[in-house]
Amino acid sequence: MRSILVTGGAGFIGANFVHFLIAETAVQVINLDKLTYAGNLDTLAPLRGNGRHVFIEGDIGDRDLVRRLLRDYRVDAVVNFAAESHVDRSIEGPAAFIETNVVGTFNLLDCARAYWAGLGVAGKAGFRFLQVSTDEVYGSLGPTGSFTETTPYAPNSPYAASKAAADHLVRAWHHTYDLPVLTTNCSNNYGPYQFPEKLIPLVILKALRGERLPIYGDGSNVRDWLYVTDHCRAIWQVLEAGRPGEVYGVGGASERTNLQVVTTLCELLDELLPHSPYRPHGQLKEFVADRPGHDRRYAIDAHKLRSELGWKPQEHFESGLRRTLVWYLEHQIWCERVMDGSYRGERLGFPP
Ligand code: NAD
Ligand code: TDX
Repeated sequence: MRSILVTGGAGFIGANFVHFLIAETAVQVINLDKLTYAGNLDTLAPLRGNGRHVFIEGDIGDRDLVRRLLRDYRVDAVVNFAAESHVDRSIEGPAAFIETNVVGTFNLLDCARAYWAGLGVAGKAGFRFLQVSTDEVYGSLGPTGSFTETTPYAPNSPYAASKAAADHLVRAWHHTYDLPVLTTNCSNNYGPYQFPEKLIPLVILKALRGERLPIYGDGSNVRDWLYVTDHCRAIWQVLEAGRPGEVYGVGGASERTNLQVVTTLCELLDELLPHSPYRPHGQLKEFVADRPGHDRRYAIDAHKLRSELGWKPQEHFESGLRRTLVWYLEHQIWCERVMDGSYRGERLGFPP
């Protein structure tokens, strides 16, 4: 059985990917996660007792641990989701982003290289290191055009800069040491298990409590939304059939302004909660001070992934948003438990 080391597999996309691997493939999953505020074992509860899933609490920066896992589980591929992922937090406290996203990725790469160098011919040829990256490394777009795999990197937030640095390391480990790496740069994800600091789940939970829905600036910043399972399938297809050393853009071709997203959510809440005292939920919208350095627009041209690997998104934004809202309505205990820690929905991201 093939064995895949998934890092950050207790977080939003990583956990969705782990669920996808267990449901749709026959691989063994070794799930390494530090369980920061964003990682939750509740998310993995449905896998309890599943012999194809092994959870290990630990840090991608722990050299001895990573070396041991690669060797003991005879790992065939590493998929690196582990990261500090929230832009607003990176403005308040960038150090953790450098530590995990840059130094942690370096550690993982270097351990993978040493392990890979010791494999036999077939093992070496089949091994992959897939870096899960973001469209934010490319900076901000004007009103037209899209990012492609050849767009120059121009990160604007500490988060984006840390992801860009990691991507450069991944590229260099291929170019210099021949490590068979793959990089995916994806646009904004949404769906089940997203920590309620990100726009969509934050707005849902605040609306349920009748709290103000914070819209940064004038709400006209644009994001290109992709349902998380479509991202998971893209990663799997790249892992299976992507060409080592290549980069693949992943995007849903679903551009919406933040104001459109919040307005659609409010309309869906009105429909699904006809007895809510907060109807119409649109009255809760509030324009607040903009995010420092707020990127104006992201959009990914996923042509390469579509034409080379036959990937295309299956979920439409409006139906995916409805599904996501229904999931959050039905999983309020999950929300309460993940919000039990230090974060209670307050505004983050003003420099001290
Ligand atoms: P998340 O914050 O929900 O989850 C991150 C996970 O990584 C958590 O479970 C956390 O405990 C774990 N982690 C953090 N530091 C670690 C460390 N040092 N060692 C081991 N585990 C550690 O993030 P997400 O939204 O699921 O994003 C996953 C990856 O996808 C990230 O690399 C992110 O940059 C990338 N990405 C995210 C999006 C998005 O829209 N969320 C879009 C494109 C790319
Ligand atoms: O309260 C809010 N109000 C608001 O208007 C929050 C939390 C966000 N926003 C805006 C900022 C962005 O333009 O909504 C948009 C989306 O914000 P986030 O959910 O924080 O996501 P973003 O900053 O776009 O980054 C996300 O997509 C790319 C992920 O967090 C990253 O990990 C990923 O790389």
